[in-house]
Amino acid sequence: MTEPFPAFPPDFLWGVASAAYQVEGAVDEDGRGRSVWDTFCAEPGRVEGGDTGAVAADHYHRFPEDVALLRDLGVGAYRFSIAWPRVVPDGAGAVNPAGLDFYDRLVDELCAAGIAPAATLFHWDTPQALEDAGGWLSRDTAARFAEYAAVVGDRLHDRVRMWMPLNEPVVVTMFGYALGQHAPGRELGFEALPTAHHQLLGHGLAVQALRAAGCSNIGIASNHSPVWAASDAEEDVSAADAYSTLVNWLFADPVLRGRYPAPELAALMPGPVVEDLKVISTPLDWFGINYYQPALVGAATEGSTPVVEGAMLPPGLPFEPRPIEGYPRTDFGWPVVPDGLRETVAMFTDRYGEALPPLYITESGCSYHDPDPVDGRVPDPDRVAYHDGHLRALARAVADGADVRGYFAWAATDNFEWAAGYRERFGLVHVDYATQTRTPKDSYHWYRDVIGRAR
Ligand code: PNW
Repeated sequence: MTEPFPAFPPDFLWGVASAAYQVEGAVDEDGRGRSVWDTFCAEPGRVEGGDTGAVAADHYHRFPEDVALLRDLGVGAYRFSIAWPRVVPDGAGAVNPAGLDFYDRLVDELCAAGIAPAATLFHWDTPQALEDAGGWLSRDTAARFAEYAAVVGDRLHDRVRMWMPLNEPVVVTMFGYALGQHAPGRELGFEALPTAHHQLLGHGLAVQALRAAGCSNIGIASNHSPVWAASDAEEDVSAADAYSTLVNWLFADPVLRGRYPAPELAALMPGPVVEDLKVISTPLDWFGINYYQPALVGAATEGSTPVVEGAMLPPGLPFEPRPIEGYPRTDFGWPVVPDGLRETVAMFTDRYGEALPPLYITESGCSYHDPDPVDGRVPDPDRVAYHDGHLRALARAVADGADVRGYFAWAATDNFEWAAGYRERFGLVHVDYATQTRTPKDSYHWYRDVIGRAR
């Protein structure tokens, strides 16, 4: 017999999430500038099936319908991202009023539906003009990002209820600049490390700019994974530690502790690092964790070519990720490990103690290749099981004393899954891309019941 679904604190925030380039489409409308993802998608062989975000789920035009679906779902908050190139088409200089107007309308629509707007400022769509000048390899980008944050904060501070300057800086550094399977497609290996520092600096400067513009309730959405050692052998344990330092603590320690997790890493960072860390650690109102899967890591073995998410790692690393066996997998191939969410929360409470602000789970979700709707129904039992399992694990974390304030399911609707294009479907709502018809999946109805019972 399964345990009854756990209770959550009465003010627990139930949400869903999305990101601009993954849902909006309308890439050439109303003065939007180009982003690195427009460029990347146009390069042959970069994205599965040659897919692009040019139309995506057409959210730019259909947001009233999407907000109505969210209202019926009963979510307390909707996490979306603002496209930097819509607001500042060249990444610096002139602001595009039509771009700001779009987010103004979206935010008003959400408020009218009784849904708290939760805005991400950078979900990977760097203006191409800034990329041409070095992108996140350049310190200037952090300053330009803060200017953009000030513009958005000025316009929306009175209605946006949660702010997060960055989404998953680790993915931008690792997949965008080190390994190359995300825009801008650079393969710099460890030379990509300055992009971590500059994003973090941009984060800190943006937090300050948002506060100066009257915004409150500011955090970050940072991707984290428990890292399991392949065995108890000392070389595997230290390999797992090294990996966790790179994917977890390199991004969280500067924000939460004002220092890098290892002096060797700090030494590789550009600029006045000690001064910058004071900005980077500007206190946050909350910290957001995106959780998808744990990592299993062992010491490097002779002659192997370690791979992460289809990308080859640079040679000479002291560790290698190994496949996780013994768990079900999503259709994207990711292992489903609900307790990894509890573990992730626990590793934050253990590491930071009193210094940890309240937590939100700003993303968790799974891709399954759902069947087409039949009679208005899309059965997706595996997605229901995923969120059910992860929420149960989260309830255990809360019972253990963690201060977790909310959960955002990734994603509201099916959308453009980056290098995997439209093949992968993460939504609670099915999108038929040929007709842009929305059909709530079984997981949507299940989530609505969970939210309804929690009230
Ligand atoms: C996140 N991993 O990226 C992003 O924030 C979303 O935009 C994206 O659609 C979603 O997760 C699903 O991929 C991730 O390798 C990319 O574990 C890679 C990983 C995790 C999250």
